[in-house]
Formats: sequence, structure tokens, C-alpha cells
Amino acid sequence: MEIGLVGLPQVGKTTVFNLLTGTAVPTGVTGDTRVHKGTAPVPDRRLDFLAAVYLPKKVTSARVNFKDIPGLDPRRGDRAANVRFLAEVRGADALCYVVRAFAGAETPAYFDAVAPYKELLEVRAELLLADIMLVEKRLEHIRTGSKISKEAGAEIAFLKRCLEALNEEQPVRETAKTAEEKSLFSSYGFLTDKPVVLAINLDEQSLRTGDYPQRDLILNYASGKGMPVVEMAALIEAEIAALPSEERAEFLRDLGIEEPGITRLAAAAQRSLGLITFYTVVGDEVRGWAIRAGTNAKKAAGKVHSDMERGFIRAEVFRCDDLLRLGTPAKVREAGLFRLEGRDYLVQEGDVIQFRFKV
Ligand SMILES: Nc1nc2c(ncn2[C@@H]2O[C@H](COP(=O)(O)OP(=O)(O)O)[C@@H](O)[C@H]2O)c(=O)[nH]1
Ligand SMILES: [Mg+2]
Repeated sequence: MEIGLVGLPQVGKTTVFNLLTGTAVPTGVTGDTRVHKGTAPVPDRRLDFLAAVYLPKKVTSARVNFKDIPGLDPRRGDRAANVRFLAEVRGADALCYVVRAFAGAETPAYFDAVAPYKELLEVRAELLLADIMLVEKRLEHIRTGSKISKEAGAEIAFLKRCLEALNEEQPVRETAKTAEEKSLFSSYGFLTDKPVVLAINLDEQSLRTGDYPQRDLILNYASGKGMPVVEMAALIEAEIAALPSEERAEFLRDLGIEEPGITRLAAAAQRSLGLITFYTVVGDEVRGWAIRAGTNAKKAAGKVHSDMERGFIRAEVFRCDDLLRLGTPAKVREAGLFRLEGRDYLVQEGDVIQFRFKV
């Protein structure tokens, strides 16, 4: 499961990527057309709390995979590069659109002025166009095929409906009604159908005032589409992250940042992938694990160790939030909130699990 950072060139994608993954890929105009991959810890209050209760030697966060895709540039002459970057977008399970709301003449804006809403529409248009071309190619492929079967007729009709939805910017997923259509639909891999988180990259001033050009336009658009929004100041957060840890809190406080944008972004990204976190306390390690919502206990055990899945006997489960409420594991047990669950139990967000298994 992977989330792709997508946006126009020079909007701060790589800056965000470095912050998330703790890497140092060069930023600015580098001419680098590689895709960079990395993982980010999912910051997590429950994990901090478990660490405070169990005092383990080691605390390990769940992690989310990210990739930094070079900027989509509709003005670029090099179509092949754009096609390659779009293929990377297609390979991602969810997208994080990054748009620029920071001023600064040292980095010329894509449009002449700072225009995050216009940028967002430009990126969407690029992805829509790619989806429309995908449908047209598929139609062409069927039409020029040697024989037209009955199924092909049904697919043509369905593709035409997809095309209509795309042209009207309607949610294309909703055109798939029957089981056959749904299965066709998922095989197409539409770019505009992926879950999206919107990161708006601010400068220090807009961070302080909470205002920036096109703010209402972009926030209204995002809320209309159900897109979670994270406003953050990537460069400032990167500068703060480079400071000695004692000084960080003070700088964040001074800027009025309660929770760093990067923390909110990692959490929103994890949700957009449909992932949840459960925890294990084993030996001297407390650890968070990201799994798909709807995963059963046996499969979840396999995430920790393949032996645990193979030799799965049962899961001993309690909710971290019950521990939070009651204070100690003994009290959770007294309250009858320790449960024994079988292999088919669907693991819930915030479960603390001990797997019993036999090898
Ligand atoms: N002033 C300011 N500059 C930024 C911010 N984020 C990124 N930049 C700068 O903008 C340039 C492009 O950033 P980069 O992360 O490489 O953008 P990308 O092309 O989208 O990957 C670099 O010079 C960054 O230092 C920000 O929040 N404020
Ligand atoms: Mg970059």
C-alpha cells in the first residue's frame, strides 16, 4: 500500500517527502526525474500512551509507504516523461496532492502568482485527461479487435458511460452498477478515482495568519469532494526538524503549531489508504502495526510473524482506549474487558493484541 505525492513542479513535494520519511533528497530545481520511495512513521498518541504504561526498551510506530513522483507539468514538451509519471500515479493506492500557497520569488510559481486552487484544478485536469485517454484507448482496442463479442458490446456501453462521467467531472466509480461493471472498473485503475489527501503548503506568514490566496475557493472545493485537507508549512517544519530536539517544541509553540503538519498528513494518508493500527506488547517492545480495515485476527498475526499466522490459536484483545480510561492493564482485566477472540475476529482500530500460537 503506497501513497503518491502528486503536484506541479516546485510546490514542495520533495520537501514534504523528506520530512515524512526522514530522508534528504535534494529539493529545488534539480532536473531529477527519478521517483523516490520511503516510509513514514504514523505518529500516534495511543502508542505514546502504551509506551508510558509498559515502559518498553523499544517503541516502534506503524509505517506508511510514500513515493515522491516528479512534478506533472502540462507545459512540458516531453510527453514521454509525463506518461511515465502518470504511470507512477496509477501505481499508487492513494494520492496526496501538494499545492503551493507559499510566496517567495526565489522559487517562481507555476502560475504567475500564488494560486493553490488553480494548481489543484490543473493537476486534476491532467489526471482527468489521462483517464479519458485510457477509456478512448480501450474503446479503440475493442473496436479494432478481430471479433466483437457480446461482452465487448457491454463493455463499450459501460466505457461510454465512464467517459460521460469523466467529461462532467462526476465520480466515475458511481457509473459501475453491476458486478461485471465493478470488476471492469477496478481493472481500469482510474487516476481520478483514487482516495486523495490535499496538502496545502504555506509560508510562515500564512501559517501565522491562517490566510492565503484562494483559501476559500480551495477549501470549498475540497470539502465538496470530501477531500481531507492538511495545511502545513513544509519548509519551516523541515528547518525546525533540523534543530536540536530541546529547541523544537519552543519554535513550534512560537509559530502556534500544536501538531506538526507532517504528523497530521501521515495520519490522514494512513486513513486514506483504508489502514488501521493495532498494537502488540512483546518482550520489551511496544509496536504499532498498520493493516487494512477488515483484516481478521489470523491474518493480522501474520503481519507480526508468519509463524503466528500458521500456528494461530487465539488472540487476547483489549482496547487501548479502555486502558487509557482505566489506567492499568489489571483494571482492564477486572472490568472484564480482556477478550479471547478466534481467527475470524475482525481487528479494530486501537486494539492491543497478544497472539497465542503454536509452532
Ligand atoms: N518559502 C518556501 N519555500 C518552500 C516551501 N516548501 C518548499 N519550498 C522551496 O521550494 C522549492 C521547491 O521545493 P521542492 O520540495 O523541491 O518541490 P517539488 O518540485 O514539488 O518537489 C525548494 O527550493 C524549496 O526549498 C515553503 O513552504 N516555503
Ligand atoms: Mg521534487
